Amino acid sequence: MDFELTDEQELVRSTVREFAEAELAPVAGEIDRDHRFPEEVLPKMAGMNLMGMPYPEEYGGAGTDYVSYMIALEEVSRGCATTGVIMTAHTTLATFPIYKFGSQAQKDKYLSDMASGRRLGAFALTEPAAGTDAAAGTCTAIRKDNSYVLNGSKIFISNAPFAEIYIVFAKTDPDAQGTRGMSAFIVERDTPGFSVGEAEHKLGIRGSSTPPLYFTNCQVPADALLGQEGQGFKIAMQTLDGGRIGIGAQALGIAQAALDAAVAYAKERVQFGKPIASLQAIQWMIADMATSIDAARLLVYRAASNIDHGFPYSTEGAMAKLFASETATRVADRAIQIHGGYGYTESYPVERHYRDAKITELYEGTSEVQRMVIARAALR
Ligand code: COS
Repeated sequence: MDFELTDEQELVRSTVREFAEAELAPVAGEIDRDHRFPEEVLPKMAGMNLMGMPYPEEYGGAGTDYVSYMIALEEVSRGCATTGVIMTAHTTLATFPIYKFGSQAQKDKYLSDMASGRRLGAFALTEPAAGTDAAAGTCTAIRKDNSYVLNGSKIFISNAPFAEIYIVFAKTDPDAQGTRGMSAFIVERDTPGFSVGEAEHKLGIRGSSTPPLYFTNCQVPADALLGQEGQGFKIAMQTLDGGRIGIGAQALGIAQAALDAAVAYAKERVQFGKPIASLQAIQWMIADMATSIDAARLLVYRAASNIDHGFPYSTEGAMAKLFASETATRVADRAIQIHGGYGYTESYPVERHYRDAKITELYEGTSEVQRMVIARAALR
């Protein structure tokens, strides 16, 4: 891979790879099997400044460029896809809206704690009847004196209940048409009327907790409003624009892990008296896997580089996520194929990579949503 990286970016890759190989990969199987949120790795990642990489040092971040952040996320996800989603849901989905849209008081109150990894964040947009149609949510936040009262529920909220700070989207004007009338709020975990439900049992990324949230007359102060009233949908969309590049990086890490496993297996597995790596059928699969991973990597880095250069990145991020996520699923499928029947068992990691890969085609906008975003731009 010859995408020109700076010395600093290469250093991020080697440092995070070493960490992921030593601390994440060895426990990834157990975390998956036990559906266990890997709480113990988060302070280690915070200690390495991995929980707020793109935010300024004055706010507790690492002050790196976005490409470096994507490289780190790719390497973390190569070691453990669950840890990758915890990192990106916290760093991009929960912290970015405060960094970008928060008042100075909100930044002072939350940003340092979040960017330094002291307090974990979550992002609550999806509702039972509002997934792709994100504007169809029915959660309300009605102004009452100097507060807002939240009622309704959210589902599939990554990082809950381990998060302490939640970005919650609710209708401040339930009668408004379409995407208008939605606002964003910062809700702290111990707010009365706020509760977290039972975590879902999922196909993959099983260590990542994704329970529903419930709001029952949950009263937050008026200054918990993030940005302006009615700006919520655009805050959500702009946040997801960056988040989708992160899911592309996560997919990339999963795909790379699957290819690494397939290559190692192909070299050691002997059939017909020789390693199966010498068979052209296997070589062609490996060639296609390596090529699509490189293409996905270029798309992810290009989208991240657009952020670093102040260029638009919504369409580029959608392309990166679309291609990288479908690559991850395909590569993991091929990795199982190369392993034969063994690949279908828990004795090898490729069945986990296959299960972990699938979610990247679903969350932060399905592949169909990415195609909508890309097609709208192409047809504009
Ligand atoms: N950045 C800023 N503004 C954006 C935007 C973006 N990326 N995307 C849309 N908007 C704005 C539009 O410009 C429009 O503004 P005006 O009303 O001022 O013209 C407004 O938001 C509504 O946009 P649009 O008409 O495109 O909204 P749709 O209801 O058609 O929704 C999709 C578009 C489907 C793309 C959107 O709902 C979506 O991304 N859904 C998936 C949600 C998702 O990813 N959920 C995962 C949650 S986290 S796991």
